[in-house]
This record gives sequence, C-alpha cells and structure tokens, in this order.
Amino acid sequence: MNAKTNTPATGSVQVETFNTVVIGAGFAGLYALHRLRDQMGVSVRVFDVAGDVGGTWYWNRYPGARCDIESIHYSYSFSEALQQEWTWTERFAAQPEILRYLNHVADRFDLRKDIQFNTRITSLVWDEKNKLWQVGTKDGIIARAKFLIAGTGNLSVAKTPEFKGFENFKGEIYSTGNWPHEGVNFTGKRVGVIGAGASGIQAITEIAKEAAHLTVFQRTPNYAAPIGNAPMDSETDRQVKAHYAEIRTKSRNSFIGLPYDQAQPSALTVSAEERRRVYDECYAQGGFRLIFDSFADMLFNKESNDTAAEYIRAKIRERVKDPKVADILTPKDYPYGTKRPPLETNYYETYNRDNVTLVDIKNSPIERITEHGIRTASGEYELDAIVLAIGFDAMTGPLLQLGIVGRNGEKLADKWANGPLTYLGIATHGFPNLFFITGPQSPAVLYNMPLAIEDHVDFATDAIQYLRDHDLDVIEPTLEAETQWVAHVYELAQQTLLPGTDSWYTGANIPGKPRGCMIYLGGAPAYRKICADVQNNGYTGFALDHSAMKHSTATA
Ligand code: N01
Repeated sequence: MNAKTNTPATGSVQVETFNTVVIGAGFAGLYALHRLRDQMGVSVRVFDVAGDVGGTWYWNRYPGARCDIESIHYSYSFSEALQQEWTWTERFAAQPEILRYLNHVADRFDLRKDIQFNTRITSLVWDEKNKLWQVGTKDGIIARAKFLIAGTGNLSVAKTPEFKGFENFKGEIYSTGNWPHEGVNFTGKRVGVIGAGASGIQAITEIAKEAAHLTVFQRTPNYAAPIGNAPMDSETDRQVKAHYAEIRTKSRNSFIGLPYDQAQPSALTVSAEERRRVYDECYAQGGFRLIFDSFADMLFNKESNDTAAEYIRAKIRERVKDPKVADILTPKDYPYGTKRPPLETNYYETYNRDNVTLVDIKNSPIERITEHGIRTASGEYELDAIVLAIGFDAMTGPLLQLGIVGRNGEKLADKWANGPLTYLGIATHGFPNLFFITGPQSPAVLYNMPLAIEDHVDFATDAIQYLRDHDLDVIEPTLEAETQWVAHVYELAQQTLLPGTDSWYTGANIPGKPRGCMIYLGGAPAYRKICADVQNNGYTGFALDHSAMKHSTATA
C-alpha cells in the first residue's frame, strides 16, 4: 500500500503527499476515488470547488434540468449491488434525482471523507526532481501527488457573456450553469432567456409556465425532438435489473454507448415510406433514437441527413401554430446532429402560449443590456430577470483553468494555444502522470458519459497499477504517438458532417477559441479496442519511467 506521507512545504505548513490527486467530485471523481482507494489501496485526495458531490449535477439546477440519456443507462455500471439497489422514478431523471443518486453513491462507498470541498485548484505544477505534481490553490501548494486525474467534466466552465451593459441592469441575472440552490420564483415576472441550446430549451419550457411573460432571445435554432419521458415502470425496472450485465455490454459495443440496434445502414437505400416509418417510430420512442438508431449514415452523408432534418422541420411547422414563429424556430443552414441535438417535452408548444415571445437575434442582434432589459437592433424588451443559457467553454476550458504546468515549465495553455493535442484524449506529451477523464479527442461527449468515464478511470487506474507492479515511476505519451492520434482524430472528423458547423463540438461557440475537432468520431467500440490494445501491449505510445525523460529531451 502506498501510504500517504507528509512532506514539508515552504514555510511551516505540512503538505500531504498522495499517490493520486483527483480534481472533481462528479461522476468521474467519485468512481476514481472508489477505485483507487477501495480497490487498489492507494492514498488519494479529491478536490472540488463545489460544496458537495455531483459535478455538473451540483451546479445545473435550473428548472427543467434532466439527463437526455435514459437513467438506466446514464448511471454507473461498476457495482452490480449499486445497480440492483437503486431504482429510478422516471425514464429520464431530473437533476434533483441524479444528484440524490450521486449522494447515495458517496454515502454508500463512504467517499466524502477523502474529498476536500470548496477548494478551487488553480495550479498543478510538475516537479521533475521529485517526480510529483504540486497541487495548489491561489493561496499556495496544498498537496503533492505522484499521479493526477482530471475529472473536471466537459461542460463545467460557463461561457463569458459578450453582451455590453450588464452592470446597468436593475433586475436579476441568472445563469443555467450556476443556478441558486434555493431556486428562483419567476411568478409575476417578465423573464428573458438568452440561448436556445439544450439548457435553454429545458429551462424555457418550465419558466414559461411560471413567468408573467417570457421572452426568448434565439440566435441559431436547433433540431429538438421529444425526449419521451415517463414514470419508470416496475416491469422495465425488473427486466433491466435481471439483464444489466448484458445491457451494459451491448451499450459499450455501440457507437454512442447505448444499447440501440435498429439502425439501418443508410436513409437513402430505403423507400420514402420506410424512412417515414423509421423516423415516426424513433420520434415517438424519444431519447437519441432519431439520430443514432435510425440510419447509420446520419452524421456522414449530407443527403441522408437532409431527410431527417426535413422530417424535424415538418414537425416544428406542425407543432407551432404561428408560421412566422415556426420559421424562426426552424434550422435551415446546418445538418442535423452537427450541434448536439436537444431533447424536449412540449418545447415547441411553449411558443403557442400567449405569454411567450420569440425574438430572432440572428437577424436583429442584441445591442446591449440596458437598465430595464435587453435592447436588440429592432427594439427594447423590458425585463425583471435575465437567464443566461449561453453554453460553455467546452472540453478544453475546464482543463486550461487548472493552471497546468508540465515538464520544463511548459504551460498546457501554451501547448494547446492552437487547439488540444492529446494521445487517446487521455494524456498529453510533456505532462507526465496526468490523466484526463473524457478529455478532448476521446469519444467523450458522443459516448454515454458514465460509461465513458468508467472506461477512462479504469484506463488511468490500470496504468497506475501497471507502474506499481513494474516498479516504474512515470508514464507519458510520446510526441510521435500523440501526433499520430491527433492526425487520426482529424482524419475521422473530415469523414463526418461535424467540422462544417459552428458549435461547442468545434470550439466555434467561444470567440477567439481555436477551431478544431475535439471529439474522436470513430465511435465507442473502435475507441475501446484501440485503448485495450494499447494496454495489452504494455502501453504502446507511452514512454514509461526514465525513458519518458530521455524522449522529452530528445524531442524538445
Ligand atoms: O449550451 P449551447 P447549452 N448571443 O452551447 C446561444 C449539455 N446539456 O448549455 O447556437 C446570442 O448548446 C447559442 O446560440 P448559437 C449538452 O451536451 C445537456 O444549452 O451560438 N446567443 C445557443 O443557442 C449540450 O449540448 C443537457 O447561435 C448566444 C445557446 O446560447 C451542452 O450541455 C441539458 C450567444 C448555447 O447553447 C451545452 O448546452 C443541458 C451570444 N453571444 C445541457 N452565445 C441534458 O439534457 C451563445 N448563445 C443532459
């Protein structure tokens, strides 16, 4: 067992040294802690800026927040006992229930005692001499660790609003990604929501039911489709629990990490009637079936994609009474699924309500926030509250704000100035013993997140175990392996429709952020096979122990 040790810091404060420090106490951090501490017996400390466990589900408490993957799949698979004892009340659980689940996991595995909350890590510096990471806050070094696991999530750094004049606004301002714990009462208020992505769509539907008037400021319309939520029925629960192992295996063998298996090869090789039948069935079933269980070429063939895009456009026209409003809500200039498709319940019907107004800010942009509301090019809208649902500095943002400095004083921010460079989306050359959980250039956000997280935590912790078993100190990807991986990720992306669309998938949602492809698009099964081969061959593409230092010097 690697006992934790105390090593003196500069000055008199004792700084503890751990085998592994984990950043983040969401799905990733909780499982990493359990695996390292309880299954491997190593010393570990988790840090999180939040006051409790939950990660994204701790912060995103806005009305309507719920997962968009069925809860029986959007949950941990690592413990059969946990799978059997937890029962979801809805097909797609709402945020409070997911947070209760993560609290249950923390209690069940007694995790909190090794988590330090209310602690923002702002500096992670590699100490080459001692082969340790120095973990710091703005007040200085608070821990040291041989290994670092970044479980910081992909959508945890809010986008900074570009609008001028916020300081003048006399009303309330909220952000979906950091919602007040006590909730917000919009009764009798004039509310404006900026943004109509997945968060905006969920929040708009609920806020409209409460507010005196809701004004939605939408720039780009989305291809939203019904989520198909319903109470969880006991027969489904029983069936799932009886076959959980098979279901999880089937999920891990599918592109997106869900046990879907109906997709036909192409929308273009079937009749118009058959296409319609498939789309009707998937639209009625809900979840991500329309995009991932209809036709397998949806993200690869524009013509095929057009058939689904047109199907959704027709649904929007059917569901929204005012044709002008329907037109503003209809996406026209990018393929379906190239922005993450939001799922909804009565979202389009919300625009049939008398108390809801849609403002097209693509044609009439927001000019500024005023004392009393929002001024666009076509007029001023008076508001008591503004809700920002403008998204995140996705994938790289959470890692870059950790202040990571690797070998030879290299800053991760400098290395990634033109976009992320990783090996397998798990590690990056020049930054030894550092593992990203669902990092950029892994399938991450296109792979059912809890399963993707478990796969990565297993990879990282297996690597740590391998080093221990072989009396090695350091693991770091070679520059060559990294270069090849990045090229492979880009080559795969070019075969899809994704690079052409502005979205957080490509970094285009953040002004000034380098545009690139941050997702491995070969699907979960291909990715999992690559990772398994790397592991089974003694960590191909990684330099181990002192060879890492030599390699780095040789390629510096
Ligand atoms: O963020 P987004 P999100 N002026 O980036 C608009 C996950 N998630 O928080 O498209 C005007 O998708 C922006 O407009 P445009 C899920 O993976 C999951 O909604 O840039 N508008 C867009 O409408 C999702 O994909 C769930 O033109 C501006 C919106 O704000 C991801 O999180 C629920 C603007 C941002 O949409 C992010 O979703 C919620 C500006 N300057 C989220 N800047 C589940 O269901 C931005 N916008 C599990």
